[in-house]
Amino acid sequence: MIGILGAGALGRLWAALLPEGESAFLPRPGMDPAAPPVRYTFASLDGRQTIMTRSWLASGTQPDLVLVATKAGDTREALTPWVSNLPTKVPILLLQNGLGSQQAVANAWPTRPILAASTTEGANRPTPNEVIHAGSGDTWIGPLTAPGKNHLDSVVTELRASGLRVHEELDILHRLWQKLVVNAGINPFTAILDCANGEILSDPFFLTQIDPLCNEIAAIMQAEGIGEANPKELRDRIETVARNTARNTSSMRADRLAGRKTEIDYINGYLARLGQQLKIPVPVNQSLTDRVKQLSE
Ligand code: NAD
Ligand code: KPL
Repeated sequence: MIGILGAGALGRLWAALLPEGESAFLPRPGMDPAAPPVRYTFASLDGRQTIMTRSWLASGTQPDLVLVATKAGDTREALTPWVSNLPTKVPILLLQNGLGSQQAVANAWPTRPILAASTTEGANRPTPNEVIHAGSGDTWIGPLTAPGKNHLDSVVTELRASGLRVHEELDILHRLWQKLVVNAGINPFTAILDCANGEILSDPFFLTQIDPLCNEIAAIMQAEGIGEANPKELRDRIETVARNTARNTSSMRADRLAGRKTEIDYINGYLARLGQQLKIPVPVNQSLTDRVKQLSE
C-alpha cells in the first residue's frame, strides 16, 4: 500500500493513476480515523472525467512506500509525526519542487531510505473537488540518502503502475538543480508581473534582470560543483521553457492568485541563502524573493 501524504493536486493525481486500492492518503494527526474518503472529479489528459473515491490509510496499517506531496515548506513538519512510527525499511519519496526541503528531510533522517523526484507532470485543482491532469511529462527518481539507493528499483517499478513515465536518476540532485534554474527564471517574474509564462519574454523587467540572475545562478552552481553552468545556456533553457509553456500559469502565480503561500523560499530564496553562505553576491535572487514575499505574505 502506497501512503500519500498531502491530498492536493499532485497527491490526488498519483492517487487517481495508481491502481485502485493500492494507495491511500495519510491522515493529518488528530484526524478522525473514520473520516469519509476523499472524493473528487479527475480530468485525464484527454479530458475524460472520472469520479475518484480514495480512502485514508486505516489506523494500524503500515504503508510500504510514502509519497510526500505537500508543499516544500510543509514537508518536514508533515512527515515528522509519521516517521517515528514508520518501519525503518519503508522508503519515503519527496515530490517537492525547488531545493532545500529535500536536504532538510535527508539531514533529519539520514539512516532512512529517502528518495526525491523531479517531475514535469502538471496537475491543478481549480476547485477543492476537482483535479485536472494538465500536462504529461517525465518523473525522475533518485536516492537522497545512502539507504535510498537500495530501494530505487522497487520504488520506480511500483510507481510505473501509474502509467506515468518514471525513470531512475542516480544524480537526482543534478536533476533538481536543472528544474530549479527554470523555476527561478520563470516563476517569480510571472508572480510579480501577474502574467502567463510566455509573456515574461518581452517584459522590460524580465529583460533587465535575466542576465544578472543567470550570472548569479551560474556562479553558485560552479561553487557547489553542479557541473558546468554557462549563464547564456541557463538563459536559453529558461526562455525555451517559457516559450514552450507560454500560455501556462506558473505554480507561483497560481499560489499568489489563490492567496496561498508560495514556494519562493525554496526557489530564489534557496539560491539567495546559498549565495550568502558561499559569499557570492545575490542581489537579484534576494530582491525577487523579497518582492514575491511582499506580494503574497
Ligand atoms: P497543493 O497545495 O495542491 O497540495 C499540498 C497538500 O498538502 C494540500 O492538500 C495540503 O492540505 C497538504 N498538507 C499540508 N500540510 C500537511 C500535513 N501536515 N499533513 C498532511 N497534508 C498536508 O500542492 P501541489 O500542487 O500538489 O504540489 C505539491 C508539491 O509538488 C509542491 O512542492 C510542488 O512544487 C510540487 N509539484 C507539483 C506539481 C503540480 O503539477 N501540481 C508538479 C511538480 C511538482
Ligand atoms: O514548473 C513550472 C511551475 O509553474 O512551477 C513551470 C516549468 C514554470 C511551468 O509552469
